[in-house]
Amino acid sequence: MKKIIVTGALGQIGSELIVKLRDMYGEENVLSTDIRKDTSVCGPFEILDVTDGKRMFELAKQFEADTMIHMAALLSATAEKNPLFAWNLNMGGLMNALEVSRELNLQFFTPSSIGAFGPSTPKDNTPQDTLQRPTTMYGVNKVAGELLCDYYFNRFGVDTRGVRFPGLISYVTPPGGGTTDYAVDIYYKAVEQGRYTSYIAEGTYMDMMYMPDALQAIVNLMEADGEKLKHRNAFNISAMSFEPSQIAAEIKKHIPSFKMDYDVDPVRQKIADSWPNAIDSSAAVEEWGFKADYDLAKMTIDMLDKLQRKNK
Ligand code: AKB
Repeated sequence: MKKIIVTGALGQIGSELIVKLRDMYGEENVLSTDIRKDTSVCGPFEILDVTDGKRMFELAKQFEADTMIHMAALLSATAEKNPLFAWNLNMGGLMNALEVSRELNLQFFTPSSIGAFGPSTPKDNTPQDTLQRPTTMYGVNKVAGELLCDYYFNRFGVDTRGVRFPGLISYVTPPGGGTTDYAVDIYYKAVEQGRYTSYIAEGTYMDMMYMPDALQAIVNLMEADGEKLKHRNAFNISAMSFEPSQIAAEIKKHIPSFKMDYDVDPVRQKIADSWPNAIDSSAAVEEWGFKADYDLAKMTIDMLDKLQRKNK
């Protein structure tokens, strides 16, 4: 039976991931950790600041963990507001998590992102192995993180694995401080107010994925046969690519009175413009059978249904 420690467990991905992992492996086998406590969350929980490597080591050892899922990080827009803090948290936290995994021989997962690409990266059908010269602090952290994970596998034999996530969309926990967040906000506002003002300009394509597919991808990659993984870390994965007017049109099919206008935020627009339009997920498909069940139409039906129920 697996014993998994999760950092950043109260974040957008972590909060849903721990529920799935506990369903699969048993509540007592998943230790969730975060820098703050949320009393509504049940199951084993410990406060952990990921920049405190000693405490991370002690918690993982006490719990007799065999797997580390390291999710704690600042997202792209927040990292741009405070680059030094982002470097310390994103890189310091990752180094600690890798070191603990090396010392305790843990299987390791951490996500990279489409943010690891930059303006000189091919924009369409972005290959798995390509130019990576990101222009954001978040992107710099993600590229360095991808390389560090490869390094810990090649140098120390740590079983590191990871994906490059696109924007993730969910009705459970809102994201905080990302560039792709508009694609979540739009559903909330459509249900609550019937209108949305997009901070991302019309025509800006980005990769996206519905949360159930993202969680399944983590589980599938962690359970994949390591012998078959040529890339191990930073697999491109995407379920769909769209721009704001396309998601608005999809929402309009279900809420005909829905209206959207634009008030573009130059900081987040610049970040979005530096990212790919659509990435190529074929390495993940070939090496560990990645697949996504939700496209824009199917996701929209589910998001609106779940948010409308929540609002009743
Ligand atoms: C962000 O927008 O920062 C994240 C990401 C794509 O990594 N959602």
